[in-house]
Amino acid sequence: MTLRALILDVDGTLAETEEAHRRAFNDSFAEAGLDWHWTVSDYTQLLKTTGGKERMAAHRAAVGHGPSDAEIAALHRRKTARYGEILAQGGVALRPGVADLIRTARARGLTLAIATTTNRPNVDALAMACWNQPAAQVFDVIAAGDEVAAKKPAPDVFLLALQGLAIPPDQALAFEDSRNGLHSARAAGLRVVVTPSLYTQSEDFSGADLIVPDLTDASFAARFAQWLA
Ligand code: XBP
Ligand code: MG
Repeated sequence: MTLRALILDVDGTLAETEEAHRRAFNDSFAEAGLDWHWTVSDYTQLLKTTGGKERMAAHRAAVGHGPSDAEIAALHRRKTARYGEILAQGGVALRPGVADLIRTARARGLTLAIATTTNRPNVDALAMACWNQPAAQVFDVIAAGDEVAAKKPAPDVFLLALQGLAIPPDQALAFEDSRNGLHSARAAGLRVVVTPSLYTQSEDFSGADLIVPDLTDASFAARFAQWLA
């Protein structure tokens, strides 16, 4: 079926954002006087739980003590604000091939959507840092964070994006960097291109239509041309 839309994940797919997220979590823990500090190795495990609040609750369950749900919600609000500050300082760029893909998609008349676990202010923070525009000026449809009941690997966020695009899944192509994201997109009936990221490179991406190191890879260009034909 001819391609009419692209649906992109944000964290790890548009840009390598997870170190900025990790820093924002750790800064908000320190600021609140909480004795939590997530190392790269901790965070590699914790990322298997999608969503910042859910991730903090998973850590609380693992260590057996910690903030209440209401305190987690407050910590997460502070973490979101801190993440925005960190991105505004610069240093996070689009992954190779992403800017070109967005330009090509626009030139070919495709519509563009976001399907992400992170919350909307973070999508705007990244769009401002990378395109100097709010996300709604770069993407036609944005499905994000708590706008769905169940986060990835559940299909909800991709289904919400498809609903916004008003097309069936066989007319869209998803871009992901994680196993949870791949499963989410597949469960929504989408074809999926995976570009593994720093934190997900050792994950199992069985079921993907294409796995490439990044979107400048020649095999992506060839396959994308077929999908567009
Ligand atoms: C990314 C995430 C997010 C961010 C934090 O998953 O799991 O939780 O790490 O975002 P994906 P919030 O790339 O699969 O969407 O703190 O805003 O929840
Ligand atoms: Mg991701």
